[in-house]
Amino acid sequence: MEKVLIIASDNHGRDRHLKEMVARHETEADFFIHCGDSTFDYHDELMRRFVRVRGNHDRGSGYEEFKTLTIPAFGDVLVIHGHRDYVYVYTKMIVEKAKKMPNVRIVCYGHTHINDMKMVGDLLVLNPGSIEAPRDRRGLPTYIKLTIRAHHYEVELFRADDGRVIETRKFEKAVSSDNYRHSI
Ligand SMILES: [Mn+2]
Repeated sequence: MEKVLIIASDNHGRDRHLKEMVARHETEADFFIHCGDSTFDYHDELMRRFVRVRGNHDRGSGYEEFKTLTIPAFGDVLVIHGHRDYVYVYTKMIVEKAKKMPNVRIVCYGHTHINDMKMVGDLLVLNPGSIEAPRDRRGLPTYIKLTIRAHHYEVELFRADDGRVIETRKFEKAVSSDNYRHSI
């Protein structure tokens, strides 16, 4: 059973691209995820659409430091901003956190404003970049559409300003026995 997750982060007080993204994917999305630093209130009408966590710029009550989203018949997604886990340096700490949670298969983080799409062992690690204030070399505001299929993940990086796909990656869900042998 296919699932579609729309993942965004770090809009820092601007709502235009976030609203456009929700409208663009509303009919196909099973879940919207926000990795923090919206700077909007937790109970904001737009934010209520998202599984959301606290970034270092988010204030007020409601936000938690991390959240796990359970996708039935699949597993859990860990959502965390990452500012306490040195994500500018590496993703090691968030990966270790995720691996301590037995059902987590995907971790989504933010904070760097630089998109990141990779497998670490059998864990899918995603950062959608910033939907408003990019810091990567492309200089484009981005977000991610993740489609969970039977045997693989399809990750599409969207431009938030015009809604076009600028990069598509496919990752096998299962770790090959060879990789597994190297990881133990
Ligand atoms: Mn941040």
